[in-house]
Amino acid sequence: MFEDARQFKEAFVDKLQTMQGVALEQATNLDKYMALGGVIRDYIYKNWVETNNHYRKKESKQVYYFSLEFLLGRQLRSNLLNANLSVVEEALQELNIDLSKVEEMEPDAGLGNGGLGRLAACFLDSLASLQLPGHGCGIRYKYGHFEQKIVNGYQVELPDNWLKEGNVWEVRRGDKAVMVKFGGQVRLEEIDGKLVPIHENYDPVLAVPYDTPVVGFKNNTINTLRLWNAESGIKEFDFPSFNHGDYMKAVQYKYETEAISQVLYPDDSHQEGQVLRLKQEYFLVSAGVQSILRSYKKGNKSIRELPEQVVIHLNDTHPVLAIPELMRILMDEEGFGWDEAWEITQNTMSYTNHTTLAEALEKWPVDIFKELLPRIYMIVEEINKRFCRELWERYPGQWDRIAQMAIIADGFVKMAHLAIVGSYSVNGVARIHTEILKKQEMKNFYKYYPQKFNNKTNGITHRRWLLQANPKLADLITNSIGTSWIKHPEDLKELRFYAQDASFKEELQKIKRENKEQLAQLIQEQNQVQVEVDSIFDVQIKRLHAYKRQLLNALHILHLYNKLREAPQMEFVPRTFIFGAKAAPSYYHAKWVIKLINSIADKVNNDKSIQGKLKVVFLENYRVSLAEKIIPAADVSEQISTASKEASGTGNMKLMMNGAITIGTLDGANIEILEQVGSENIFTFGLTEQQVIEYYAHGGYNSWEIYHQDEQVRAILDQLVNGFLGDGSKEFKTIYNYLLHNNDEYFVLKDFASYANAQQELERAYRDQNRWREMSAINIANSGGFSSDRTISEYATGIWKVEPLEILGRSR
Ligand code: 26Q
Repeated sequence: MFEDARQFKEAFVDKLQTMQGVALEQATNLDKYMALGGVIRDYIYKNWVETNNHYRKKESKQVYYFSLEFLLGRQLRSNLLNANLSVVEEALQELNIDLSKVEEMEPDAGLGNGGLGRLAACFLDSLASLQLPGHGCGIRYKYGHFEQKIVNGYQVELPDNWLKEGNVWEVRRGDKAVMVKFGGQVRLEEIDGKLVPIHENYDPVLAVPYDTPVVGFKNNTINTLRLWNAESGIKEFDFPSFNHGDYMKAVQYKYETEAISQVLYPDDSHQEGQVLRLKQEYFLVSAGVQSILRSYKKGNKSIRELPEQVVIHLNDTHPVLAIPELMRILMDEEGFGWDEAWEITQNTMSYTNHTTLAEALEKWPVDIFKELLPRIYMIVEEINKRFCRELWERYPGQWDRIAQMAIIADGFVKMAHLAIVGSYSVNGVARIHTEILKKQEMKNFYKYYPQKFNNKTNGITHRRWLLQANPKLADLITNSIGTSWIKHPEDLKELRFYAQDASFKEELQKIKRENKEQLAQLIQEQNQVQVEVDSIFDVQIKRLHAYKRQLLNALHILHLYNKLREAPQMEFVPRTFIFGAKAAPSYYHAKWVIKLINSIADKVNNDKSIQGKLKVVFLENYRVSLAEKIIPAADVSEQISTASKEASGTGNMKLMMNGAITIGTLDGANIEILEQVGSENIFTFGLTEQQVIEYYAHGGYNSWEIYHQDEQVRAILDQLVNGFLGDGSKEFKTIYNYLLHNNDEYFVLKDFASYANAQQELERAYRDQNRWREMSAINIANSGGFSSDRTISEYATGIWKVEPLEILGRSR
């Protein structure tokens, strides 16, 4: 298939007719996108069948990555790349079609908030590309992460109706639907001398899977992302109340049921205990576990061997109810006793922690939990009882310790505790994060189960984030060191010799400049701001959070602005500060920071006296496809979280891989980036994790002192409330109060001087362009270890015990 461009063109024009009902001449870009997607899909589906057959035949161990979020972004170009359809771009050119225009028609699959969701997407790409049998299991949200508009500087949220034109990549598998039960009552009935739980009066919800192929890089492997849709299936079930023709009730039931997969929760830092969220979590895991067991039972292995055949990986605690759900099925449906069911379950589940922020840790009020999931609650209660008994034997009389470790305590079910107890592996996502889990947050659990804890530093797929997003840089790399880095990203190391090579560095600079020109054009179109291509493009792109400290960046911009106004002729390398960030809709502080950045942008961008030396740009609706345009154009990567707060970060890796230099704290994966590049090739500043933890434990920080002592800081803070930024003098009073009256929880003022210093050093380094390019090359050369291929290989051998399986394919 598609031996040449001609064959492809035929298939494409044919698809335009059969799928969209238009001729090429009349086709819109949307028609072209749908038809192109259709042709590529048909091509991919063949190897999908092949891969699934092979997995069945070989009875190889399968990994199921359970996650409430998969932040895939667009799939067209990555499928083209991975499926090795290089003739397509050429063929489209011959038809006078610009692939980059067609591509813009694809909505991002924004089924995630940020890091955790994007990590899941990178992992799927690496699993397939390493020929590992690993699949995603999630929810097919009708509305993904909200679309952000900036109106008068404020964030406004709009629904993201990403499915409105249909989704060419997915296939609905109505015949594989399963039923999930909510509410009702459970009573125990004695049957043949055994107590059997009978679940009655529950509300049934139909879970219908939609499968999306996950294409491995030029290797014929096509894994599956299975996303579940919630439906009422009213016709299939017999509801007593509807038998009487209660139409209104039936319609309401349909509405309430479909609500489960209606929308992604747009918050990644505060768990608010909404019942609908708990419904989503159980819906996903019940459907996922049922479908895994159903397909498992079609094979020849016994359920006792499940842990040798299946791993269920829990992406944070969100899908942790997979543990009691598997227990339920093994006991209530398969007839296992508790001990055996527990051994199977514990040996099947592995868990990753992504945060130590207390307010993000999931806990559910017992009364809500019990009412929604009565049978699951009984099982969790029993897990807790047995676990506490074990603890009592090990730590007799230590009530406090046992209460701290219990799964159910103070009227809550603690999901992280359930995850640790019910799985055989617990990992953090960067070395420092895992160490903090072991010494602080999960100290008691680490002492009790030391063998479960391990680290897996995060990674990113270099295929999307370098090969696809920055093709010019990828070509330069290939022309310099050959192609091996594409399959073995560690080979990027070879580039370190080119850090001294004048012509390489010249090329590198040229490419960065071209990428910056493209971004400058986008900024002009979207924000009507003209930026200087030769200024430093200084980028902070990530969710808006107090701990990520966009506020520190913003205050520092005000500081630079003040200095420039005072001395417009001072030595100063022009800078463009670029932000992209969504705030959770109910996170007021975060929304004020967005408004602040936009107010600073207004002021600075329109002040002629500073001669355009400073520009500030907030790009609206930050998402995967926008990240792909910003990252290749970045000179500087802002990774400035309060030390100890950012579990890993992954944007830091994407920017590094594209030659940006990091300015960052000793937090998350920044520490490992520092080790890779050496202290001459990164700018670090600020409190260390130990210092931060020390302050939290023993106090000793007072933000007022800094306000009084540091004239520059005082000037900036006063500008927040004295009308300097327009919109009346009270506009930023909440931020002012947050810093001064609430004592600046995240040490923004404490780290300010150190940050400003590091920024000065960075500017000095940039003046020596030759040196800067060398730093850039060294960063790229040392980024290979942050490929998610490395991470996934470590998961495969260290946790999952799965092996690659070659798929021969039948597409050619
Ligand atoms: C929980 C309960 C109810 C509603 C929402 C949530 C929720 C949803 C998403 C809680 C947390 C999240 C997301 C967390 C997240 O993205 N964490 C990031 O994970 C990355 C991948 O490991 C790390 O690199 C980041 O450091 C970490 O912040």
